Order: sequence, then structure tokens, then C-alpha cells
Amino acid sequence: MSFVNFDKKEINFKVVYYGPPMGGKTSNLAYLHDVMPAEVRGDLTMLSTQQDRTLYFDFLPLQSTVIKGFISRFQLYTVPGQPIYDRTRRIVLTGADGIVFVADSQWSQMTSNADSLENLKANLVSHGRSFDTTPLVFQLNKRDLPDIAPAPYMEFLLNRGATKADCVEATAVKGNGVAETLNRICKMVLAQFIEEHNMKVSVVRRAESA
Ligand SMILES: Nc1nc2c(ncn2[C@@H]2O[C@H](COP(=O)(O)OP(=O)(O)OP(=O)(O)O)[C@@H](O)[C@H]2O)c(=O)[nH]1
Ligand SMILES: [Mg+2]
Repeated sequence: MSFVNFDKKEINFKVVYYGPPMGGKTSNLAYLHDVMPAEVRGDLTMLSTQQDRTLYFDFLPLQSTVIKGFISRFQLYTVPGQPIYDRTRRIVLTGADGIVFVADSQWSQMTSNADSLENLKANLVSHGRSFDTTPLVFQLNKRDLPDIAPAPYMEFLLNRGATKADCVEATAVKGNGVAETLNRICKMVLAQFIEEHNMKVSVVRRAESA
């Protein structure tokens, strides 16, 4: 959940990159780290195996826009995609304000995408969260490869929540679609924060006038 530090005038948001093994989650953070100006981004922490598979998580903090005098900081995490690391995924998902689901566009990976999406839904439920109300962007990654599913087909398979999520086509290793994905999820997270904040204000006002 977003964390407001009134002393430092900061709001911290957590965005988790989720998805099937080898889908390209770590590649998203690696690209962002490479292209973001040094004054905007912190260090990229990667906890991986020798084969570059994420073992626990990757972490990249970014400083973003100012809202009403507060600096918003987005803390980007990836989960390990390999099925055996489910407990770790659940822990990393704790308190996520937004999720980027990095799907692998190769035909051979459609079952893996679907399994990972079901796993995400179950893990959100285990945190008492609803899949349909959590800000979410589907990134259709690896669009550079042959034998990929058409984007509308993938969108049909993945994007059937009550609230339709955004879909972005990407080639994370080349950086295509990576910034757009991040922009979209950050906007959704900020919009939800502002809406929730206003809701609380209006509830207080109603109580005062009663
Ligand atoms: N051709 C192509 N390869 C990609 C793309 N994105 C990632 N890869 C490759 O896919 C492999 C896995 O990428 P990662 O970013 O490590 O995937 P991950 O989702 O973090 O994997 P786990 O941590 O094991 O869950 C690497 O060899 C990447 O270079 C892409 O858009 N196109
Ligand atoms: Mg990884």
C-alpha cells in the first residue's frame, strides 16, 4: 500500500512486475535502469541465480512527479517466475499498489501465461485483495520473435477482468514499450491514490456535517 511520509513530503508506491518464467520482467527493470537519468533512479538490486533467473526479487526505486507538494517515489519489484518460488512471489506482492503482468507472446508460452495469471489472482486473494480493483497493465512482451500470438488474441485470453486493464506490446530487451508500460501503471496508481484520498476527505466532511 502507498506510504505517505509527511516529514519528508514523500509518497511511496510499490509496483510489482509479475508473470511467467523468462517472460522478461527483469529485462524491463534492467532497461529502465539503463535509460533513466541518474538523479531520478536509484541502484538496481538483482537477487538472481548464476543463470540470471530471479531467485528472490529485483528492486529499482524511481523518483517521479510532484503531487500537491509531495514527491512520489515508485519502487519497482520483480518476482521470480519459476513455479517453485510461489511463497516468495506472495511475499513480494505484499502491499503492491500496481501490477505489471509481463506475458510472453510466443505461442508455446500461452499455458504458462495463463498459469501465472491464475497464480497472481490466487496470491492477491491470499492478501485479501481483489484482482479487479488492483491497478494492472498487461505487457505483451517478446513481440520481436517469430511464432507469436496476435495481440488481440492475447488480450482476449488475459484481459477478462471486470475492469479491463491496459495492454502494451513490448520488446523489453530492446526497450520497446517498456517506458510506456511504466507510464501507464504509474498513472493508474496515482489516479487510484487520488481517488481514495478524496473519498476519505469526503467521508470526514460528511461525518462533520452530520
Ligand atoms: N527476444 C526477446 N527476448 C527477450 C525479451 N525480453 C526478455 N528476453 C529474454 O528472455 C530471457 C528471460 O528474460 P528475463 O528478463 O530474465 O525474464 P524474467 O521474467 O525476469 O525471468 P524469471 O526471473 O526467471 O522469472 C532472457 O534471455 C532475455 O534476454 C524480448 O522482448 N525479446
Ligand atoms: Mg527475473
